[in-house]
Amino acid sequence: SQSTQWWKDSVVYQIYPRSFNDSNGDGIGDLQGIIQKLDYLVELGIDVVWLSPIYKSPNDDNGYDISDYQKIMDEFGDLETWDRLITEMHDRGLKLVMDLVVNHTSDEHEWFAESRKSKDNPYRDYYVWRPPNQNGEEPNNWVSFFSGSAWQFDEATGEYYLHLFTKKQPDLNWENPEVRHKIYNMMKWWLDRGVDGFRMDVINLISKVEGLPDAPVAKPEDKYQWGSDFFANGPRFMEFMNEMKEEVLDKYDILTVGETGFVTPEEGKQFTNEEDGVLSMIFQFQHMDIDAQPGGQMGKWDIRDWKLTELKEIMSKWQVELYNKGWNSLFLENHDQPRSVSRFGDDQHYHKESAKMLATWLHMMQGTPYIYQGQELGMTNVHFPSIEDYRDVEILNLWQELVVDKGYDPEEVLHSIHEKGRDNARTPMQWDATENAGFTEGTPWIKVNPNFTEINAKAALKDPDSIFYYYKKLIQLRKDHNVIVHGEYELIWEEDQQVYAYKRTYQDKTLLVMANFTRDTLEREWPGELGNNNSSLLIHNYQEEPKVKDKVVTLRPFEAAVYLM
Ligand code: ISL
Ligand code: CA
Repeated sequence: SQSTQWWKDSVVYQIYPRSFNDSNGDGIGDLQGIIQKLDYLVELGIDVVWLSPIYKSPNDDNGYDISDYQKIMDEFGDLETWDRLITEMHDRGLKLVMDLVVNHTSDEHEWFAESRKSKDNPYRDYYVWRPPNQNGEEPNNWVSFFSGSAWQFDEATGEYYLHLFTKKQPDLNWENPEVRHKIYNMMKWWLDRGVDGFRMDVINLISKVEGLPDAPVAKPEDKYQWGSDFFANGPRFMEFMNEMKEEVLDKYDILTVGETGFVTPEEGKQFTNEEDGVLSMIFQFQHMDIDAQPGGQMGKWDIRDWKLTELKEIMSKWQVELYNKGWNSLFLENHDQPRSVSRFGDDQHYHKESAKMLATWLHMMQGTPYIYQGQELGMTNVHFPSIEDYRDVEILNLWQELVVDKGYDPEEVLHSIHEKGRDNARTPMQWDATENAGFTEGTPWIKVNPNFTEINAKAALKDPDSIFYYYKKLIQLRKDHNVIVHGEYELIWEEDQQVYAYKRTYQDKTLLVMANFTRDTLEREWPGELGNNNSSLLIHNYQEEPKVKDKVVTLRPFEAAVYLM
C-alpha cells in the first residue's frame, strides 16, 4: 500500500452541504457556497473536509439516495463547480473526502429503473428481489431503519425489493460481482479526479446472511423486527472489502472511514489494523447509543439515563484495544446526531464552558477527530413547535407510525424529536446575526435555529474567548505535541461519576486530561505520580486558570484542563 497515514495527525471537518451556505438565494446550500467559506475553514485550522453526498439525487434522504454517482445534484451545482471546489481546497492545503453511499441507490437510479422492469432484465440481479411468502406477504419480518417493513412490493413483477432505509433506497445486491465492479470503477473515477478519500456510508451492511432469515421476535407487539444479526458485519463483508482494497483503495494514498454501527472493538481492530485491515478507521456508535434503550433503531427515541462510568467504559475500551492495532475516529456529532452541547453539556447556563469541555475531552484522545459544521460554534438542538417544521424522513416516518397510525401522544413524540431528531444537526449554519443567520438570502429549506443572533460565526470570530478559537487551539495542540497523536491512553479515577480523567503517555511525555461533566464545583486529589513541578497547563476552558493547591485540584462546573509533563 502507498499509504503515508497522513490522516493520523489530521483533523476532519464535516460539511452537510444542504445546510452550509447558499450562494444563489434558493434556500439550499451549494458547492459555490462552500467555496466562499473555505477561508473560514483555513482559519479554524482543519486539514480535511468530509462532504456529505453531493451526487444527483431526488433527496428522499437528502442525498443519501443517489440516482447518478457521476453527476452532481442540480441544487448543488455541476461538475465544473466541483472541480473548482477541489482545486480551491487543494490550493489551500485542504483535502477532500467524499461520501460513498453504496449499500443502496435511489429507486430513481437507472439500474433500479431497469431492474424493476422484468424478472429477466439484465439489471434484475443488481438489487435484492424476493417473491411474497406463503401468506402473500413480505419475504421476511425485518423492520426498516426508518419505520415499517424493510420490503416494498412492486406491481410490475409481483415481487418485493429490500430496502433497509426508505423505500426510495433499494439495497444493492453485493453478491453480484457486476455490481461490485461498477462501484469500484466509479470510485476510481472520483479518485482520479483528485478526491482524497471516502467516508463509506453503512458499509458494514453490504453483506446479508444467505436466505435472509426472519429476525428474532424481540417485540411481540410489533409486526416487524430488528434484523441486524443478519445484515450487519455479514458473512462476506471482509471478502468484499478486501476485493475493494485490492482493486481500488491500495492504489491511492487516501483516508477511508467506514460508518459501521454494531461493531465491537474486536471488529474495529479487524477492519482497521495495519497488516490486513481494510479501512484507515471506522466510526463506532457505542457512545452514541448510551442514552438510548437497547434493542434496535427505535430505541434511540426512548431516552435513558446513563452514568459517566458507562461512557468511560465504552471510550476506554476503544482507546485501549485499538492502541497500536488499529485506529479510532473521534466524534460527538454528525448529520444524524443531536448537538453535543445540548446532549452531553448544558446549552443554557454553561454553554461555552460545556462545549469547550466536551471538545477538550474528545480531542485529547487517540484517533482522528471529526468536527461537524457548527460544532465549533457550539450550535445547539432546536425545538421546533410543530411537526410541520421538520424535514427529515426518519422523523416524518416516525411521526406517521407512532402518532398517526398508533395514536401515541404527539407531545411525547415531539419531545423525543427535540432530544434526538436528526434535524437538530441540519438547521442552517449560523454565519451571522442577519436574517436567516446569513445562510441564505431566500427562504431556507429548513428553519434557522432562533438562537443565531447570539450563536454565530461572526460573533465567534470577534471574541477571543469563543468556542471557535478554543477548537482552533485544540487543533494546533495536536500539531505541536506528538503525545496527543501517539500517546498511550490510561483511564484514571475509574469509579468517579463526575470527572472523566485520563492520561496519555508517549516517550518521556505525559498528558493529564481532567473534565468535569457536571454543574457542580468539585475537589479532587491531584493524581500523585503526576504531581511534579514541571507540569505546564496546555489548555483550559475558564478565563482564570484552574486552582491547584496543596495537592487538591478544584474543578468548576464543566471545567476541563490539560497538563503536560
Ligand atoms: O440516523 C441514525 C440514527 O437515527 C443512524 O442509525 C443512521 O440511520 C445510520 O447510522 C446510517 O446512517 C447513514 O445511512 C443512512 C442515512 O440516512 C444517514 O444520514 C447516513 O449517515 C442511509 O443512507
Ligand atoms: Ca443554493
